[in-house]
Amino acid sequence: MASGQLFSRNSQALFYNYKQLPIQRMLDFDFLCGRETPSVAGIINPGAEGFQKLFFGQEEIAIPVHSSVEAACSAHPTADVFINFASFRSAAGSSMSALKQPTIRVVAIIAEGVPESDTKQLIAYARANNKVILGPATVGGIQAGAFKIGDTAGTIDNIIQCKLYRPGSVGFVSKSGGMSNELYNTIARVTDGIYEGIAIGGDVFPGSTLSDHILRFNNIPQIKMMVVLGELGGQDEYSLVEALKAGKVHKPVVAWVSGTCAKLFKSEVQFGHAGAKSGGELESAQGKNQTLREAGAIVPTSYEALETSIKETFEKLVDEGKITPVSEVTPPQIPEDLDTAIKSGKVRAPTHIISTISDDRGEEPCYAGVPMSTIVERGFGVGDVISLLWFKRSLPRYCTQFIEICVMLCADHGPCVSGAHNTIVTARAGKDLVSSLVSGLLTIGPRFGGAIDDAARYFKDAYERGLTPYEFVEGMKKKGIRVPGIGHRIKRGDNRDKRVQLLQDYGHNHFPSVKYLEYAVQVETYTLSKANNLVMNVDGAIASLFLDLLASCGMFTKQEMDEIVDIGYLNGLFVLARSIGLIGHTFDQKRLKQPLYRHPWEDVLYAK
Ligand code: Q5B
Repeated sequence: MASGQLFSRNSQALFYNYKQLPIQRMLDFDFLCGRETPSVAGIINPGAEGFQKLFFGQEEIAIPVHSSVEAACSAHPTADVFINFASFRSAAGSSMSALKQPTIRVVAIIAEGVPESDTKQLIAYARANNKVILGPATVGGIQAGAFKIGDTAGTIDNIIQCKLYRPGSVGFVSKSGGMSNELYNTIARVTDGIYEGIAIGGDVFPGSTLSDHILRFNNIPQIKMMVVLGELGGQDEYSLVEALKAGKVHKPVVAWVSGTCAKLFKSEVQFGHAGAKSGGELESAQGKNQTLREAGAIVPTSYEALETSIKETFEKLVDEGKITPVSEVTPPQIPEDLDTAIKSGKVRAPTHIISTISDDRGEEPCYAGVPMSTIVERGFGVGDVISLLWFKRSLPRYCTQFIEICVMLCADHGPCVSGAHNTIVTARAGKDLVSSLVSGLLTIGPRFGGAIDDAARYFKDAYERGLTPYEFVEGMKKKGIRVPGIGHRIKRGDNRDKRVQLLQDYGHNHFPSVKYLEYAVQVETYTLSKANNLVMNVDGAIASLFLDLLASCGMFTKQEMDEIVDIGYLNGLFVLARSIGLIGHTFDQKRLKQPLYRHPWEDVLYAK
């Protein structure tokens, strides 16, 4: 890199604290300039490691994330710029760590409000070790067509308008980051553009000064003239005056110190920056402008006249043959982000998911259009929520109460049933709640708990075809199918399942019609005549009563009822209910500190 140059088209940075937008803006700038490598080599996110996906032009790239400055520097030894987006609380510590790395040459500190004593230590260390600090309280800097720090120069549109995607002949240094954007624009209008622009930051003690950069620009052959934008407060501009007077600056310097309006105020005024306050005459904008003028800088009479001074200086250099204005290039177009393009109405994109049951985009989540607050205010129960989320309508209370009764009655049936057994064994193997629960749920199927849907399908079909219980049961037998909803391992004709009784009573007392239940009872009467364990089980009771609910509550068309039975909603009731019990069994085993389960050998028939 030539003497005085801070950056080049190959410069790479380490970016401290993951901030998606400024990093993406750096990468977009790279693409605009036709850089071959991204200017961000790595990201440092204390305590995190991995990769962050960002765009480099049209391509998505994965930028490595490191958990410490040291790790990042050793992984990216050629990255010599450290861009510090840490807060004012941690900026000094992380900047010092970066300065201590042999690979880091330039540190840009974005945070405002870094304690001055910390900044002084950073400056002392940097000067002693030949390193450059930009900031604190800076937006950063830019080498046109080569490298840009963070948010410098703002949006891509602004960068294009200011022609910062290719180098010009002007070196620019400013205290203010905001005003530097303004000046990039002015300079682009009246010259062939910026070669390098730096905002040193508005603190009382900047890491590098206006004159540091002017003297650096003086050594960069591509820079033919310089523009300085100072501000009232402090005495930084006087080191530039000294350099000018000592004849150390050989290129024209156009300068303006802003803040001349401070004189209009009766008392001392503090402007936006920590260092920008009107002090005595020496620190006033007028005093500094006058002294710069006397030292040989081209200083206009007002800020408005600054543009003309820059223009005249540039044209003079062109006339003298010292500047050959650069020829224009057309920058490539940056692909627009999909989100931005959609928001501006430029493109439309198909969605990948369609959902109709709930929506959390508004002020409060809604279930089938019913806001959460209504659910709470009206004292809805879990049956009402199931009604909204599964059936997309508010069913009458006797229906939602029936759903709640199903959930309560099926919540558990002791530790010996398939689901609970699996859950217990899994919990005792040391597995977590979700694994133990899922292990139990996986047993729900045609033999255990998951016969409700099939029972509803077969009962409905047989009833609608007008089959007698005899024709139905014998027809199933011929096909080799056990009638779902009939039969139990322990319940008998003389030891009925109380749950079935409770459900039947509820149906008789509340439903307008129980024709499917009555048909199922007739089927049971027939199966009991064959064997005493072929009772209607809980699956059969829920199935037949749910058919009655769907057919008689007046809230479902025939087509909707068919769809519910075809899709198979009803096993959901058992799955939901039994999850309550299975979770309980998991907690129970953990609470009892039960050891690993091993089935006893004596209980296994080792057959040959
Ligand atoms: N046979 C439930 O069988 C069970 C017959 C049948 C015609 C039938 C069986 C069955 C349909 C599925 C069903 C839900 C596997 C049950 C539940 C939740 C639970 C569980 C809990 C809880 C029981 C003996 C003879 C054989 C068979 C004949 C049997 N079932 N015929 N239709 N449905 N039912 N499942 O006792 O001539 O001797 O060869 O598959 O509805 O899961 O509490 O435990 O809350 O957790 O093993 O309540 O009924 O009878 O297989 O020895 O058969 O009866 O063909 O005839 P078993 P098997 P044969 S509720």
